[in-house]
Amino acid sequence: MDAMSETTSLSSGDVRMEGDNSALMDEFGAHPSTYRPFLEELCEKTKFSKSEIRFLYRGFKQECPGGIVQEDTFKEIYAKFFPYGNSSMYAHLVFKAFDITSVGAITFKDMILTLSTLLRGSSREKLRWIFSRLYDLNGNGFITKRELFDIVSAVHDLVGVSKQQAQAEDRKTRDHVDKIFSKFDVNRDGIVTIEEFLESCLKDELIMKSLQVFSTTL
Ligand SMILES: [Ca+2]
Ligand SMILES: [Ca+2]
Repeated sequence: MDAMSETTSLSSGDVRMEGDNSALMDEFGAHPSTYRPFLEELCEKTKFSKSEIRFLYRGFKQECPGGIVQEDTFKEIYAKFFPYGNSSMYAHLVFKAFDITSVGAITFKDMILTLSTLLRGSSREKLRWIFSRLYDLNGNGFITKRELFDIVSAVHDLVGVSKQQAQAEDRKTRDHVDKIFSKFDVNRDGIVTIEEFLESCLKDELIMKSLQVFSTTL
């Protein structure tokens, strides 16, 4: 989705949603004493206003009446967008990135905390999210070449290649990963830290540009 049009549609939703608390009621029980603090908490922890949160929640409940998103749903959506490739690995990685509490399901809170970073965050915040939620697969604080390879392969799989192409494609992926990795690994010690990642990305015009459309490709 596009950040600009999102903002526009959100603000047009403000008027309609003003004063409607019912949408948030069922997330944490029907009593106002439980949903009001929940709404306040989300408002505090994100860059969205209360009326935007209510608006987003209404949309969320429409798409996911059960209140949570399962990994299968994620995979189905990605399969529709990338019908010629194998999107299941990438869908799995993005799902993991959204599933903040690692419970195997994405709640409204997970969703909105992530969207807040991706749509309204600064470049630094977005990069931190990409580093820690998407690239650092085992969550140990740094990226190895293997982790980068897994991510890049998953992205390449989205498009899909024939069996004959697969070997050449694998070679190309490795070359690509070598190139990116050596750019990120500033001190050449074989791991990429968040500091190195930020330093490399922030001075790369192409990466900075793609960050602006990041939420569209995710
Ligand atoms: Ca790691
Ligand atoms: Ca390093």
